[in-house]
Amino acid sequence: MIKKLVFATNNEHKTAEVAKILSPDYETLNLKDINCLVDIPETGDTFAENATLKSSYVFENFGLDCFADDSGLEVEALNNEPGIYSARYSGIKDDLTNLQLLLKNMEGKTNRKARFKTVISLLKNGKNHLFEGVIEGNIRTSPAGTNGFGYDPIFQPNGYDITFAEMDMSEKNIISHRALAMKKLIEFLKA
Ligand code: ITT
Repeated sequence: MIKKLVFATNNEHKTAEVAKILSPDYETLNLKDINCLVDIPETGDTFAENATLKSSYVFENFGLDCFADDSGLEVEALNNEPGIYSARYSGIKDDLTNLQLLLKNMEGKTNRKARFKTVISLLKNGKNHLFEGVIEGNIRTSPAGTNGFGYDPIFQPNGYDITFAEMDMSEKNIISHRALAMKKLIEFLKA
């Protein structure tokens, strides 16, 4: 029997990436699938706190074990912004507007170093387990590619000459911050 895992997210792109990583061993259910129609407030100061707020909300209101991902882009030349504010960097939750603001703020900067970070909180049997994934790379001067979401068109991982948005999902899923954190979660579930 396929096991079901609840992923406390409203982000369909995150859901698709994670569902692909977990299949065929697990079926992934997101917030919509469990009929949780709220945007869970992310009032923490760190990825770990915000991920835990999301997983705890589901545990407290639905009584289900679940995991949540809080993630973002840290850009060295911008004092590691947008970080936990990545989803609403410009003030609104719109990927293109946020990406364009980031490119504007990077104009003239020679240090293009950046990293994507994910912290996953897994609440299992009332206990919180945290898993982190990081990938280092650079911010392009202009967008390239149409796959993925968020800042993917301007993020080029180290060792590659294409952006995340120029990779297909299975390629991104081998190296991405989210995939690395998910690998740790899967190892934990197996043990
Ligand atoms: P949930 O909270 O419902 O999971 P969200 O999109 O609000 O969805 P976050 O609060 O974790 O998720 O914000 C993450 C933001 O960071 C996301 O909206 C993107 O702007 C950026 N981001 C995270 N992972 C990314 C990735 O793999 N590729 C591109 N951008 C990413």
